[in-house]
Amino acid sequence: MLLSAEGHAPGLKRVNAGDREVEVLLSIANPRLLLIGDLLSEQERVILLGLSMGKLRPSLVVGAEGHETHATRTSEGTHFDRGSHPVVSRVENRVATLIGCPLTHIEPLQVLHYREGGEYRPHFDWFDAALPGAERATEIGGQRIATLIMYLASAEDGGATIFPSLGLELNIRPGQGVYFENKNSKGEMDRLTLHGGSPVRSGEKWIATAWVRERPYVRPAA
Ligand SMILES: O=C(O)CCC(=O)C(=O)O
Repeated sequence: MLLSAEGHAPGLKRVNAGDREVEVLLSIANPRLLLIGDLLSEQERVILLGLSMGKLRPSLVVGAEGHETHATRTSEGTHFDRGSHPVVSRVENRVATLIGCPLTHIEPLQVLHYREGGEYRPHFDWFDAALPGAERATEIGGQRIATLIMYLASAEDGGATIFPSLGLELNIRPGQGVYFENKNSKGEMDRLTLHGGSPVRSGEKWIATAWVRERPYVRPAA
């Protein structure tokens, strides 16, 4: 994965992401976490926003009976099927190159839209085997091992991406993103990756999230 990849010297500020170089603005070793700049161009952001309009639905969380709405996640969202638009393809390939994983291990990009008051309370992206729904959620692709949250638009006030166990609050600008790995150096799912989106106080926030699986996330043909 990105931070552990050979050839990325400590302190390296610019990293090859295939069709463009991105900038490492901040890096933390434990958990592996990077704040990344120059990830998306303005034109790409506008196109991804345009593709999302009219497709948004209330966001869901994994529960005992499958996916359900919940007060802990008051956003709306949609996803893009892999390769469904040239810009979606371009961004997917960039993300795979940057992270150093096969394209098939990345779940379809998820777009989230938060209005005023919208938030996503702290949670883990990985599935806790002790909780209901985990077995079903990992049936295809296995565990979620990394996350890349890309900002399409930032709130005017509020809406930071927060990591409460790290005391970290990131006010991320459009086109930037935060990447983190969900397993610690012992290969265990890392509770330090607890994170969320703090309430938007004014304006709107849009993000596109790429979750990386251990294995290909591909549904078998029916
Ligand atoms: O809205 C945010 O900043 C966090 C989003 C998030 O936690 C996620 O997509 O898993």
